[in-house]
Amino acid sequence: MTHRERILRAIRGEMPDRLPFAPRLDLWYTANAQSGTLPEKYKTCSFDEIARAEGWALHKINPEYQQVRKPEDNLHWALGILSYKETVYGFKFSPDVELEVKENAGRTKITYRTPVGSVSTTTVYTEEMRKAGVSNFWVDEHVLKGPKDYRVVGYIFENLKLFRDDRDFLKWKEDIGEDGVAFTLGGRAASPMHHIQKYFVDATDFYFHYHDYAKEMRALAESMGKFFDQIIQRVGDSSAEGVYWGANFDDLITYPAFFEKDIVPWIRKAADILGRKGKYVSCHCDGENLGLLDLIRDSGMHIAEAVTPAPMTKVSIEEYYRRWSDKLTLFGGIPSILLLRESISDEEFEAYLEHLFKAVAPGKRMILGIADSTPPKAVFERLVRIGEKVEKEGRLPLEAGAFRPLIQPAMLEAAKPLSREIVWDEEFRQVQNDVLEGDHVAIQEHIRGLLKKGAKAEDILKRGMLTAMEVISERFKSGEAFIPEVLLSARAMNEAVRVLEPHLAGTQLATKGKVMIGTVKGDLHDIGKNLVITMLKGVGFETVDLGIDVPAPAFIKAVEEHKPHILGLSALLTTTMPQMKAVIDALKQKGLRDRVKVMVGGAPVNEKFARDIGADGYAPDGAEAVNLARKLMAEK
Ligand code: B1M
Repeated sequence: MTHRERILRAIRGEMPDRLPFAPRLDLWYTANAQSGTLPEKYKTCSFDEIARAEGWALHKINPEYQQVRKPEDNLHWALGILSYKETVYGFKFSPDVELEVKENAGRTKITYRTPVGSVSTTTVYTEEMRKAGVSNFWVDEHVLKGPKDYRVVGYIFENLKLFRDDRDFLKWKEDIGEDGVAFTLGGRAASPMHHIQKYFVDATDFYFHYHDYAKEMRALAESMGKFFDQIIQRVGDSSAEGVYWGANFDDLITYPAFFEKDIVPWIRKAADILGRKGKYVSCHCDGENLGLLDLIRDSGMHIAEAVTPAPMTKVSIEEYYRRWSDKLTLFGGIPSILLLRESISDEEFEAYLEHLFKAVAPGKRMILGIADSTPPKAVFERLVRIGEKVEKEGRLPLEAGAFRPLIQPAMLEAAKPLSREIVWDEEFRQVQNDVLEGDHVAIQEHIRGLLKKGAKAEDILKRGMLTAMEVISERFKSGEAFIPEVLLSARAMNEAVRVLEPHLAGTQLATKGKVMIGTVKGDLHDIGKNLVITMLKGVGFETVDLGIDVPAPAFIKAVEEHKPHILGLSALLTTTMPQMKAVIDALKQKGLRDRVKVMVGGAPVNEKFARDIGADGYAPDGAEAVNLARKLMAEK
């Protein structure tokens, strides 16, 4: 059986002869090719040649975003209008949309002038990003800044034409041959609203826009429906068998209510129409899926790709397979940190593989892959070892046998009920409700009313607002509240504090401490960091946000300038975690280490790593970050 046949059988729910194994190599390859650290015998090979030589299937799902045929292919990244060899369509703007493009040192600013107004975007792709193997652009200026931009973007999309352009796709598919399945790019967003979230607004601001400009956003999503319909039609008419449809599903970012309302209907529509034409819809489910397990299973998608189990997320591989495999095919299953010697010992690696082969028995609807991609520092021999094991022991059906879960699912922990009830101090009930509901307008009025009646500002803040904010924090931790609730409540708090501030002057209401946080150098992930800052601010800490991609010297300079009690470091990539140690070492060198407590966090970070690098504490989420900050302040 060829790799292609094996993969297609797995997708159709039939039994291939053995487990397909298709590791995604692009990130690993680019980084190692740049630094001259590819395995000796593969020094001059492409990543496809390496996979073929090792007998692995080719992973042909994610387009090579920086490998373009012509500059226009990915020029409009910030609008999410893309065309690659992996797509079967090209696009044309309406003749009355004028473009002005200015490029300077990796920054590209585009102005779109339309009959209903102008909008602009700026994307960044630096040499450093390229060397690190990063394939996505960074959007530095988003297209939606305020309500007036919605109509303009709507106009661009309403008048955008997609046309058939599949010559390169066909050639690419032929080159892949029997060594894999060529997935065409439908889109990185699964629905118009998801598209708005992924491309048009800053990741954190999206939740404010979604709330504040609900009407404009709905109208924009509707006008973009035509664009999505055109994609479905083009893909439906093509010879592609697999379709990439949406990325980065995560139960905090694409939280369950949003996923159900604004994403699922389009996955269902695409899967229905394309499924009838013999095409399989695959979604890139690389985030935390604990809160989305049933929604994803029932969404109609045929393949969940980049499935990332514990210890990188809260869902174990056995849980994934048990919950999903009767309805959809899992692609992934090997968390990328498994390939890193610093994180996982050789024995643990072997134990995971042993466990995995039993956990996914009988092996139907399972395609093994490194989720979501092989990290730059992966131990190549481990990849080889997986390939060998698949070859020797991957014949289907696999035998289940007894196994003990390696990592206790964090589900029980995550599903813990709310442990703290709000203190319904009648006097402050209204402002507490305002905080809980995130009503930043009403709260100002209510506070003025309370002040007029003679309530003390300090009481309104402490007994009213802060109590409510703590409840939100706990709800977030227990999975009852999601990012938007936290952000909106925090905004209500901040607006309210502005009204209270003049009345607080002179009272002994010191802040709980000053915390300065940044995402370390090389890392552009900021959603988690922003949330941590919001939650700290919400419960009374003074915060300084240093942004993303912050080099160690910039942290040092900022510590000297702002003199925070606590320095917070966030990292989401295993490749950028060492930067945390670099910052701590630099603090020591400058004689600043004793002046500031250091806390660290981010998905790949854990307690042990924090201890090893000499941090004062680690927090797994925003609510714990608040607890940790309090603890560190008490120790000072
Ligand atoms: Co990226 N990405 N990404 N990504 N991305 C991950 C992190 C990844 C784990 C996906 C996977 O493998 N399943 C993977 C890293 C693998 C690894 O290193 N082992 C990955 C990769 C590979 C990449 C690229 C390299 C992809 C590429 O280009 N080929 C690239 C790298 C870019 C770069 O940084 N140089 C990249 C890019 C992106 C996007 C730009 C598309 C987007 C980021 C958008 C943005 O941040 N503005 C993105 C996203 C969205 C993700 C996932 C899906 C979600 C991350 C997130 O925001 N979660 C992520 C998958 C995952 O994490 N499982 C993934 C929601 C957020 C609220 O949670 O950030 O964990 P989180 O924050 C939590 C806690 O961690 C904690 O509290 C927060 C709130 O509860 N916390 C702290 C965080 N910081 C803290 C600090 C503290 C305390 C607690 O104290 C100071």
